[in-house]
Amino acid sequence: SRIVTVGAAQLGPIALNEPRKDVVQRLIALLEQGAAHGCDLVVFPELALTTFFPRWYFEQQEQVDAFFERSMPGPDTQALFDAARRLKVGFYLGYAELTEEKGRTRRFNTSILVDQNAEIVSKYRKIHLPGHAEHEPWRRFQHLEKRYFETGNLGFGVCRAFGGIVGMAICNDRRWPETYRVMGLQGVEMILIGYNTPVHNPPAPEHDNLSHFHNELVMQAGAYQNGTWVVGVGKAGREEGVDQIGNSIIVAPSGEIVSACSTLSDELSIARCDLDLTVSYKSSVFNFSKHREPHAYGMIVER
Ligand code: CDT
Repeated sequence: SRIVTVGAAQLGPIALNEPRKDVVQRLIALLEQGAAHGCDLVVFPELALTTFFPRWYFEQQEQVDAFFERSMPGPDTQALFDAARRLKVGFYLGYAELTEEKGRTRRFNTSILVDQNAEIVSKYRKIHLPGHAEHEPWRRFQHLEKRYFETGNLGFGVCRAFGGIVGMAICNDRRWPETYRVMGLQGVEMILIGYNTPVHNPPAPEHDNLSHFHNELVMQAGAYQNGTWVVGVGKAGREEGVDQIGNSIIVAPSGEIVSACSTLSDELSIARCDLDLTVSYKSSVFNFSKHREPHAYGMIVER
């Protein structure tokens, strides 16, 4: 067996005026809990350093840019990396990334995977950006990811880390089967996903009371259909007047939930994940080389 002990580090609400340094202290407290319980890896949510700022329309770009990180680690996040090195616990962290590329300022909704030596071993930039690009005042709150971020340009890669093959996705990506399958085709054994999911979806309020069901449904299906572990970690509780689902879970390659958070606050839920549990799925029902029929799937990428 190849055991990776993973902590799903759910976060309760982060206030608009909560300083980054204070949030980082909350993250370090969860990392320390993880270390005390033998975690190799702790997974934090999407945009884990600030409140979920796309819920507001900001007139000035500098107001938006205040939520972004210009370097990683940076002045406020260095302490998290120092803690990881001291505790020998790796982490997945979601954050807003501002970068200069070929003289152009670019903004992405990003996650990084950091190993037990506090080295960044992989980066992912969110591909499925939900919401809208223009101010829609009829909504109780906005979801302006399509305004504030560019579509990720790194694809769905995987990397060798923590003794296995690890991939990343962010929030809305988890609702799309292609996310899991592209990584499944690369042999992924554990997919890490941070999210911020409001209970209320303004364009489809009829889905609101299914928000937990849909959260579990997509990650359980993604895990089973690709024979992989999935770790899904959310923001929870009422953040600036908006309820976030939490419902953070760790899913085995069988599709079963083996660990779950039960509060709407900062909470660590832990599972000992045996990467070898992927083998019987990858070599039987979902032996891709034997049983996939890609000749019939062309439409998926043609339109
Ligand atoms: N952050 C993010 O991607 N949230 C979206 C909300 C969409 S409303 C169903 C999500 O898919 O959870």
